[in-house]
Amino acid sequence: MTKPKVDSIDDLKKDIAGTKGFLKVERDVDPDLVEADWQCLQEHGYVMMKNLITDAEVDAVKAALTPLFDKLGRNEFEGVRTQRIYSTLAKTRAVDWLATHPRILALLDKMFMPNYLLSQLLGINILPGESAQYIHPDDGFYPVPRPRAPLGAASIFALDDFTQENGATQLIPKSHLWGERKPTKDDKVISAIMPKGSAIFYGGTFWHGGGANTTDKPRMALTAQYCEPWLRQQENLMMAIPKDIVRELDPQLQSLIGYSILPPYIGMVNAVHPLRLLE
Ligand SMILES: O=C(O)CCC(=O)C(=O)O
Ligand SMILES: [Fe+2]
Repeated sequence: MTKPKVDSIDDLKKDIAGTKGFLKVERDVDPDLVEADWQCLQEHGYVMMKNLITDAEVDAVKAALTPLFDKLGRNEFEGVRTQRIYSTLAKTRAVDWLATHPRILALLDKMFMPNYLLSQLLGINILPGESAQYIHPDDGFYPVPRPRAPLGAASIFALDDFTQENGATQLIPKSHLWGERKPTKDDKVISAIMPKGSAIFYGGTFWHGGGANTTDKPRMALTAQYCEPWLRQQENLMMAIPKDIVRELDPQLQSLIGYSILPPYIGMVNAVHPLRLLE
């Protein structure tokens, strides 16, 4: 193989190792639908995908997640009456397909550089009596001034009907465009009311938060957060998920966890591609 030339900064953005490079995946999703989702996202800051998965699929996911919910949150942000599942991929295979849902990944393909990462994958169960979570943008911990393009993005799959009363995610439409400002009482907050099996997706600059649950039943969701491939993930998924499990995963998920590189070097291990560690 001829060695690639490197004599400009742009050459360094190429896959100069030339071994694994970028994973190319054909997405099984209508391009017109992706375009409509994308436009909605640009305009409103979020997109709602109603009835994305069937009731039977919701039931299967709930059955797998329910026994994994145990501890309550340790602070108001996690929610002291909210249960969360962390390191989810180490505990169940039931939600792999939601973390790689083609309609969501098609948007991420447009939003981020190739080989973007999964930042965290959580089950969230808001229990009766929980108060509303502080409304926040998800990528605010990356110290890069706004306004700017999102550095992260998230999906939230409703595993129960999301209602005004049970803690449907609260949203501030168009807040993805804000600079360094915070919400005021004049900003209109809406609730992501949607039937179970639906999802919302938004960029990391979009202000939102879990709602209060004033009913006597839990509100369950699965949320996947993603980030640019040049940023650190919130969950250290390379350490959280044992290699024996990683070997069994869909290559897309392996890449999302961090068994991928942003050419030429970000993510390497002892100068080789991290996938080689699985051989
Ligand atoms: O549970 C929800 O509806 C949103 C949770 C959330 O935004 C978060 O934990 O970052
Ligand atoms: Fe959030």
